[in-house]
Order: sequence, then C-alpha cells, then structure tokens
Amino acid sequence: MPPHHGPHDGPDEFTPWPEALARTYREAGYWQGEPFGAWLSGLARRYADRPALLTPDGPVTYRELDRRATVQAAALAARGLRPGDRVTLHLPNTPAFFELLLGLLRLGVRPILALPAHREHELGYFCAHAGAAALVTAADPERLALAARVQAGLDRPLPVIALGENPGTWEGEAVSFLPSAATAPTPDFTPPRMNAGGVALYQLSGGSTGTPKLIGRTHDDYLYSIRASADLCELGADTVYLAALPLAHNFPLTSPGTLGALHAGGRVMVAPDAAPGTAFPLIAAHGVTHTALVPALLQVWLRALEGSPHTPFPSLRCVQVGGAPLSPDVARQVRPRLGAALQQVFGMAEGLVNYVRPGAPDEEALGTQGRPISPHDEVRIVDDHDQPVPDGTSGHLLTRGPYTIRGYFRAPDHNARAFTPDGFYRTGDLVTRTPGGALVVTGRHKDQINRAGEKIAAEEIEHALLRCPLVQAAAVVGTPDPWLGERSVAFVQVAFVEATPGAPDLALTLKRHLRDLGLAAFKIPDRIEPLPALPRTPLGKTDKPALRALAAQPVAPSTPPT
Ligand code: OOB
Repeated sequence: MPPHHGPHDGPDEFTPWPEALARTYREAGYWQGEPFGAWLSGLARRYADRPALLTPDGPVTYRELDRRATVQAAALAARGLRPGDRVTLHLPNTPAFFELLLGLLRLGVRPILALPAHREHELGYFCAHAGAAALVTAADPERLALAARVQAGLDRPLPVIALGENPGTWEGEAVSFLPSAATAPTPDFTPPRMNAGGVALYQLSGGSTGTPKLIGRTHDDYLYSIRASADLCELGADTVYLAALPLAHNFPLTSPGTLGALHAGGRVMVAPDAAPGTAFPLIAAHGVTHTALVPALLQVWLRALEGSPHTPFPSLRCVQVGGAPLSPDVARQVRPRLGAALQQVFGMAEGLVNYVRPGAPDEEALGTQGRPISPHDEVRIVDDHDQPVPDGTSGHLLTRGPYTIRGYFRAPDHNARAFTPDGFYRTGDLVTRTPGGALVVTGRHKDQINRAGEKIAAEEIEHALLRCPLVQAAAVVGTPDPWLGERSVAFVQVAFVEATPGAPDLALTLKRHLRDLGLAAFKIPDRIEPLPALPRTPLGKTDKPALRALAAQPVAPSTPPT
C-alpha cells in the first residue's frame, strides 16, 4: 500500500517516489519505517546517561533530551497544534533548538526550518504559503517584534509560540510563551502514531525563483541521510561536534551535523555564531573533534590564526567545508593551520549530498567535492538537451535517489521545470566527474547568487526592487569576491534620479526600500548601479552575462539615466 503522508498532503504538497523505487529503498534498509520520535527514544535507550548536548548550564544527557522533547511535544499539543500541522520555526543558535525541533517531530507537527537571518518578508511568506498553524520563535524582544510584524502582514490570524519568559514587550495578538523544558515535570503524554513515509519537516530551497520553495523531507529519507552520513564520516561516541553555522541549515543539521553526531552517540556543542572569538574558545574548552564551515568562514578562521606558530586545537580532527566553491589554495591551508583534516561536502537541501571520503588522497580531498552518499544516488551529467556528456566534460547535474525530493511543496509549475519527467532533480549546478568518480563543481546554471554560502535567488530581489515606484527594471547578478565567493550587484533602470544636493542617494534609497520590505540582510545587494536601460538578448530577456561582465569591471559606470 502506498504510504500515507499526512492529513493535508495532496499531490501538490508531496510528490511520492514511485512504488518500485520506494520498495528498493526499503529492501536496501535505507528507509527503516522509523519516525524521528522513535529514533530519539532509541538514542535515549542506547546512550542513556551519556551527554548529548554540551550547554553553558552543563551537559544534557540523551535521556534528558528525550524527556525535554516529550515535555515540548505535550506543551505544543496543549497549545492546539495537531499532527500534520505546519509551523514556521525561527530560532537562534541555542541548545533549546533541539528540544523544540525534536518535540515538534515527536508530535508530528512539521516545522519549516527558517534561518535566523530571515525577516518578515521570508517568514510571512512561509506562514502564508504553507498555511502555518503557528510561528514558533524565541521570546527575545527582537524576535517578538519581528513575529508581531509577521502577524500584522498576514490576512488571517497567526498564533505565535515563543520559547522563554515573557519579556513584556509583546505588541502583536495571540502569543503564548513556552517555558524551557529543563525544569518542567515529565508530562503524561502518548505521542501519536506516525507514518515514517510522511513529511517530517520542510527545508528551504536556495532557489532561483521569485519565491522560496519548501522541501518536504520524510522521516524515512531524512533519517537515512543522517545515519549514512554519520557512518561515512566515521562519527562515534567520542565525537564532539561544534555547530557554528545556523542550526536549521541542512549542512550543520544532517550532513552529518548535529543530528548525525547524536545518532552516533557523540556530543553536540552549539556556538551562538561562527566568529573566531566565539568558536575558538569552545573548541579548546570542549575538545571539539568535528565542525562544519562555509568557505567564507573558513577564510575568516584561517586569517585569525595567521602568524600563530602551532596548530591551536589538538582535539580537532575534521573540518568540513561546503555550501559554496572552495578554492584549492584555501583548501590546502586547512591541515597546516588548523591541524585537522579537510572534508569537502557538496550538498543541497533538496537531497543529494557528496562527501570526500575520510583518508582520500590529497588530489581528491583538495580538488574535488566528493561523491554521493548512497550507491542508489543516481547522478546524470548532461548537456543543454539532457544528453549525457562524456566523463571529464562539464555538464548539468541531475540527480534522484533515496533522499532526494521528487517535487517541491505547492509548486506544480516550477516542479515541471525543476524535475525531469523521470524524476531527476535539476540541481542547477555544473559539474564534471573525475575518472575516479568524484564530482567537481565547475559552475552554476541557476539564476542565483551564492554569497558566503547564503543563497540569493536573483528573481526574488528583482521583484522586491520592482515594488519601489522609482524602479522600472531591475536585474541582480553575482560578481566574484575573494572573501565572500560572490557579492551581489543590482542594476536598475529608474524613472528619475534626484540630483538635488543632499537628496538621498539612489542606492541608499533602494537599500532602505528592501529593508523596509523585511528582506533578510544577506539579500540586500552589496552594490546598486543605475543604468539607462538594461541590456537585452535578441529574445528580449535581460542579458545577465553582459551584466555580470559589467559588474566585474573595477568601477562600474554609473551614467545617469536619460
Ligand atoms: C547546501 O545546501 P543549500 O540548499 O543551501 O545549497 C545548495 C547549493 C548547491 O546546489 C550548490 O550550488 C551549492 O549550494 N553548493 C556548493 C557546495 N555545496 C553546496 N557549491 C560548490 N561547492 C560545494 N561544496 O549548501 C549544503 C547542504 C548540505 C551539505 C552541504 C551543503
């Protein structure tokens, strides 16, 4: 019988794998029919009184983490959340993230994993698009003010559930404060029965379209990627994993990330941010063995260690780097400066994750982005007509497999373009395959900017710019940057430019416009340049290659429009 996905899942909401493949994945032992709640109970039995989380208030054992998840599941149920509901989860990097995430998963409520940098533009969209039953956030004044703005922007009531004490600054409507589970008594709560083939949570697509896409990951597929990643990365009970990147992102969450470290019986330490001044003392104090960084942060770490005579962290074994292209020059510095092995990771929230295998020769470790997790990950490298290219030639990466989605949530038109008829996901990445079978990312075909690992869909920013009455046309492109990988440049054709002395500069006006719309700060273009008209292709589309060339010039011409 095909798996049941949940009370709200129509065909636009979840695209199942074909039954024959689903059977293969079950028979191979990838999909174990175990939902997250049962997985967590299993960890609590297996690792019992061992520390799971290292927190400023002391260690939290596996048994205690399991208990706290139950406390929160019961508390969330008492606030009216029901299995199958969707909520937007917007939390900072704190250990309490795990009691809430695991509490929601145990209750069968599906969190949309928003990033800390998201603001009312993104959070409002997720809540509206997904018909969220609540916005779950932290009870700090800044997040509460943001939650009130999200509520105000929606045309239906949105309950807010805020973790922590009421700071007395609430300005919105229905809010309920959720005490920390640490001191709460264990409730009498029986978790609902759940189908592991159903959606557990929603990851977010980096995307290339006007609106972000939601990625429904099932208990079965997500747990498979976590277990397989933890095994492949050789995590064990002696692993101490430092989460320095935003906890909700797929890389630090599951590749193998915090959940992989927990699966292996290791310890997880959460850094509030990834600055050397924050992360370095934690690595030293807690004997961190593994961490994950994007290339831009790796460069910040390496710079902070410049001139240091010896490697500073005897415990550190492996630094994973992924999310954006890593230059071989920077890659080469990891071992001598950090005293740890470099592991490149090339993954995506939609599924497929590639790892350089531990112990791989330097040539592969420094110069490739690894190989897929699973023998059942199917990878096709094709030309513009979907025809396979010979090995060693760059082409579009298409993929399907036991943990790669078959369709985004409520996006039928986009799905028709983003997936082939036989279910391969068009990643938008250009890659080659080495004779040894490893993938090398050579470029990108999607209209996206990868700014320090944070993905910006050009179209989303273009739409936002067009909402300013001054703007007649807008195009956003990336331009290479030695530190961030890429910076974003917006070219705009404007109705007029105020040349009055003292009048606000156009770039400042437009940046303020974007901020006022509530866009995440990383999406605000680094540069905004007026052009008399945007260059067009013969077909009348914006000529982005021409704009990229323009953006890469040392000083882009800023001729006033006519
Ligand atoms: C990870 O996930 P997303 O969804 O934020 O971004 C995916 C995209 C990829 O399609 C690719 O364009 C880029 O990010 N990317 C890389 C890369 N890793 C990701 N580009 C070059 N080299 C790499 N190593 O970024 C993500 C998810 C799980 C694990 C690691 C990264």
